[in-house]
Amino acid sequence: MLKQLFGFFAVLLSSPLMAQILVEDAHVRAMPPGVPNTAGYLQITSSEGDDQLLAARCEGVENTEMHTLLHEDGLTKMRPVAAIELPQGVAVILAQGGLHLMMMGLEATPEVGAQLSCELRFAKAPVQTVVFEVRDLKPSEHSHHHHH
Ligand SMILES: [Cu+2]
Repeated sequence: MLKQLFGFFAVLLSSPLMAQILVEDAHVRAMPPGVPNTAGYLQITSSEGDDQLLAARCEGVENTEMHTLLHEDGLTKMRPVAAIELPQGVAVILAQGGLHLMMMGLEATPEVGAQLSCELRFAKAPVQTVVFEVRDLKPSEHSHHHHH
């Protein structure tokens, strides 16, 4: 009986070490006053096995979704995704023009230099609190090339 209990606790204690998440370059786009939404970007690496980002909850934000961008009929559309795959050892980049955290229902205007804290939930790794820095980013439309 005692041996079985010890075995059980050993498994519990070792499981968080199986999934290590490294977060880099977490930032949020600064918005002018009155705009209720913004986007968060970051780089995530799962070092100890495949994982998935399942959800994000951010301070002062009513609802945070994970979105991807699709190009259809010459239009760029945002679509919610249920999970973001994190293959082991691959730095998955959420950036302008692609995957992003969609922060909807801002309580306050995100001003350059301010910080916004989010809790990230993963399929395997424990919940991680990440501090996002508000930065002045150029709109992603500027990255499109127009040929005349
Ligand atoms: Cu979006």
